[in-house]
Amino acid sequence: MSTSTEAVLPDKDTCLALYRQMLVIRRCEEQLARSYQAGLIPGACHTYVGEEAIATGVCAHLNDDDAVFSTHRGHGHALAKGVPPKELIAELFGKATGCSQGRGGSMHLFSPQVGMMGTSGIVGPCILQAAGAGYSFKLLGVPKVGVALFGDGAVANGAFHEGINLATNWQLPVLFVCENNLYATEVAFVDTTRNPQVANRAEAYGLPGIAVDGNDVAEVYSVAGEAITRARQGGGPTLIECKTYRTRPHAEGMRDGGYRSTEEIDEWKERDPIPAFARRLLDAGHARQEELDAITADVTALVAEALQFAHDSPWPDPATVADHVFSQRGGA
Ligand SMILES: Cc1ncc(C[n+]2csc(CCOP(=O)(O)OP(=O)(O)O)c2C)c(N)n1
Ligand SMILES: [Mg+2]
Repeated sequence: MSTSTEAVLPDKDTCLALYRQMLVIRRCEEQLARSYQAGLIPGACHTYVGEEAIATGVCAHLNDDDAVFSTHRGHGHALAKGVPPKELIAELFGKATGCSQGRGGSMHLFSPQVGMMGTSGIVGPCILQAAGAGYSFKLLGVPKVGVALFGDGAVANGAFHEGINLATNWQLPVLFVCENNLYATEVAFVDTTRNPQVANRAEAYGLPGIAVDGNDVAEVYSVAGEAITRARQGGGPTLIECKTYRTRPHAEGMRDGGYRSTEEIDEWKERDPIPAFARRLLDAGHARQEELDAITADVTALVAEALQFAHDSPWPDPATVADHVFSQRGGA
């Protein structure tokens, strides 16, 4: 296992794009939390607030035909992979214009045209699905990658062992990204394992394992970029452990503390990836405050439009309730 040190900043345009993407995720999530509280979202809503740097840094290297497999906490993954905010918010509202036509909601966000192969309410299978995508890409001989984003809660799941072992043995083009936010629902990771590091498990399987600061988008971007390039070139999979924290409750409507201290939450809020990156950009002369303000204004308008779009969109037509249940092939 290796531990990454502070990464050099990418070029200015890339930095501003990373900053903007993180802000899009944050503003969408804050809006979804408000909408949940207003009773506009049926079903559970797990936000990604505090963890935006991970999906942003990883997905910046992916194309539409690379395949991302996600979790119950997947709004940020979907946005970073290219699902427009309006399709995300409309989906959570259950509207026909959502990315899954209003039939899936938060934990069934699919958009194959941008390679978003699904959020999921089941902890673990995304690891196997990404290995399967990698196997398919290898058989087809195409330089694409499968990516699994998963939490620390998936690490003791059998899927982690099976997927990583198989992908490593067959040297598949896969990226395994563990978002270690220290808790699975309200259970601390340290209470579920005698080895609270994830990256060092890689040694047992024979693939590179790297631990990074998951709240540092430049570091995630740098390490993910190298791993994805290696995968595309036939160099096999990589396990990246991103150390991070969710600063909102496990799901909207749940308690914030009780299982974790206010001090701990406050400490991690100090390490919020978005203002930290803004400070770094300003210090490095990669951005002027006016440029960051313009991005903020642009993102605020984008999310406001997305919300209005979701409000204005129609419900799915009840006559289509049985559509997509069975294959339409052959017209039978
Ligand atoms: C196979 C399976 N077991 C248990 C659950 C219940 N469950 C839903 S979310 C969750 C915690 C997941 O924690 P983690 O993987 O660390 O992701 P995080 O919520 O921290 O992002 C659990 C146990 C589930 N959905 N699927
Ligand atoms: Mg977790």
